[in-house]
Amino acid sequence: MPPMPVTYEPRATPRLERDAEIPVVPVDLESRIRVHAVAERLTGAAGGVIDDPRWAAAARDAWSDLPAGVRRELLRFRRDSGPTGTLLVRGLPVDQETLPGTPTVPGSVQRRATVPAGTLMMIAAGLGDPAAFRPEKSGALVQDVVPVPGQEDFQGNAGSVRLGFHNENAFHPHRPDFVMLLCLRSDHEGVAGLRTSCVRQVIPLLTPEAREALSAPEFVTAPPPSFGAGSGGTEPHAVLHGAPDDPDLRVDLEATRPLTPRAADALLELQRLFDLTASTVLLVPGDLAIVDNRVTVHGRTAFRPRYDGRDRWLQRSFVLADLRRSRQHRAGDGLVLD
Ligand SMILES: O=C(O)CCC(=O)C(=O)O
Ligand SMILES: [Fe+2]
Repeated sequence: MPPMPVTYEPRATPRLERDAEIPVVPVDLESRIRVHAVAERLTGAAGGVIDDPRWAAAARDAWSDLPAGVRRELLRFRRDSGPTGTLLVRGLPVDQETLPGTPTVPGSVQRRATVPAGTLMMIAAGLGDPAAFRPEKSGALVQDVVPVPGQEDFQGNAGSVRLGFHNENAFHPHRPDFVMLLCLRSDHEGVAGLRTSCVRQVIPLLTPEAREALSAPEFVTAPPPSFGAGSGGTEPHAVLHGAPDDPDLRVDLEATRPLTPRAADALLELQRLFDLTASTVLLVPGDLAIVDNRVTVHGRTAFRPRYDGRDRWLQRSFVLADLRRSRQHRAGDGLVLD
């Protein structure tokens, strides 16, 4: 018999995490009623002024009154955000009957406590501490994510064209650890999808060359347009950093620029892999998406606003896992970074 030809096993295909589903924490009726009651009580605390530090303190205390099952899941996610770096809490109280019209003005924020805003702030206090950035949406702790007339093409949350993948405030040394997006109202056609892609799904698919380039300080990142002019960009930084076997991600496809040809190629590869591995969630009222901003980028598919008061409306808050680290940027130990 002739000798067997040597056959080479194709390299084992890395286990694709891309089929990994975003975990859902369902909030049942009993828990929803409880969350509602706690959040409603909170609306009367400290004059109901969200950005008053006394109100944030009341929200932090109220976290302990939330249903234990909900708190347990959130604390598990806080410890390990899993292969998608995203969690969907479904069924939070958002009363459609009393919900006002969707705001349409630029820079819209919530100043007065409501049940949804209270829910966001309690959960933010469980994941870490809520925080905001003064140049962005006037430093409000609860911000509206709504389409704004005339800003359709804006690469920020006032736009309605497709929004590219980004780590929130990637340029900032104290960018949020978690981004929380609570849906109050879906878009008319039910097509606006929150897209997320986690570095843990992307890493096994990257070529070694791209991985090496992304790990080198060959990128700079500008502030997003929501910060307005005047905020500076970064020093050269790496897109992948931290633990080689579970790196952190720092990139904004609209704002991160490569400094070398290999960095440019690697960014294109990364963009392709974000698209390949992305999960898309059509948020419905009462859905809270929590994105681990250290390992996961997010974006949004396009949709068509009508500016009729019934447009898509999310409320957004940021969380810092270790508030103390940003003390230098926070006058009077408040929750707003300058
Ligand atoms: O509209 C969305 O689903 C996400 C918008 C966004 O990136 C943000 O508000 O940070
Ligand atoms: Fe964002």
